Amino acid sequence: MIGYGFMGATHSVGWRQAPRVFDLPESIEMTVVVGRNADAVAAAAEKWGWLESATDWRDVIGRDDIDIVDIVTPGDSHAEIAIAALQAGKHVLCEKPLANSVAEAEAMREAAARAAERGVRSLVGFTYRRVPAVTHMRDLIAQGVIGRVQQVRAAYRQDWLVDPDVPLAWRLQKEHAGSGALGDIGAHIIDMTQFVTGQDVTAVSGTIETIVSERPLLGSGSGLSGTAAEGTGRVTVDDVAIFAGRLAGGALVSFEATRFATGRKNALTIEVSGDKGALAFDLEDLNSLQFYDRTAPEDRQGFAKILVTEPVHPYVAAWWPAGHMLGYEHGFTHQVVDFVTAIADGTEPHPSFAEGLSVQRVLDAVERSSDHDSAWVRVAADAP
Ligand code: SOE
Repeated sequence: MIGYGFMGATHSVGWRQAPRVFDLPESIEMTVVVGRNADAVAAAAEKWGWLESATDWRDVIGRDDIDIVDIVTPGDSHAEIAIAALQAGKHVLCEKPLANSVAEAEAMREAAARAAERGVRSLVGFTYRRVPAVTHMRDLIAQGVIGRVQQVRAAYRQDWLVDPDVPLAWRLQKEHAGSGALGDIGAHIIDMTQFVTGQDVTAVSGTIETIVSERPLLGSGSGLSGTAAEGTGRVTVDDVAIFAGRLAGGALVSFEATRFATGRKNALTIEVSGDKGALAFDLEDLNSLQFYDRTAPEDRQGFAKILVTEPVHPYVAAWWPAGHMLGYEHGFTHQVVDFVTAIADGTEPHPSFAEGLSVQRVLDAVERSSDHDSAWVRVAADAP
């Protein structure tokens, strides 16, 4: 695993839990974790259960005793590491968003396609797809339970930047993160919309905005929990992104990604409205779905809560007896299960780097729309 911050911790939990809870076709050895600070990465290895630590990813990706490279670094190093690892014949799991630009994501997709010809697999970490309720929502929509999708509302709202004294971590710097709320959390709702509806976003119109443009420099720590040092620096990414999207089937989507929704901590919500019914998911109530059935007798219609905690639901049977809850970290375990199973079966795991590229193209189109007074921008697609 390359990187050991917040996502390094979540992925470590996934690698450790997966073989304990699920029957995997292969065993897993958490061989080596890599980071630039030798003491800090050694401590992370000890804490999260990696056998070794190292300080240069180039030294480890060619090793014969390594089959999988898991990339949990900021976006500015995804392309270089992923392409090198794929060329070295390693299966690659890469955190989202896939890259910091469309050009990088295209190069990664090409490297993944060439590697796939040799049986080498790749996966991008849109982990929320693997919350059982989200997978179930996708299945129900594919079965036609809500009919034709006519409208979607998707929002991911956090508030960790409302305080102007939150320091200038890498997530607020374009050269490291690529974009702000748009790429960090907007990417999740773009992927989730495309996943649950089975339709690509084909055009967008939007605005991105930076609300606090100068922040204290980062002293210690990183990511979401750093402390401030002397001096200030410029925020070079968006704090808020609000955009409309058009799906391939014609439906309109409203997207909202913000780190300034005061009081909203990790509020990812999506509601898909069809001509026969509607389904809604809320990450802050992640063991359930809301379902409205327009085909039910009129006097009994209304949103009903489906508890997605039963053995009939995706992933749930492997965990606890029926009715017992899962949380944020379980998606990372399910991600490992699906990836390792696909590697063993020789099938293509999803979301593929091609799907990661499609999200990257939507992000890029939103930025271009915002630069042109929110004009509608078509999302590039590969030639058929
Ligand atoms: C920070 O906004 C963040 O950690 C995202 O980077 C993750 O993808 C999301 O799961 C939670 O919020």
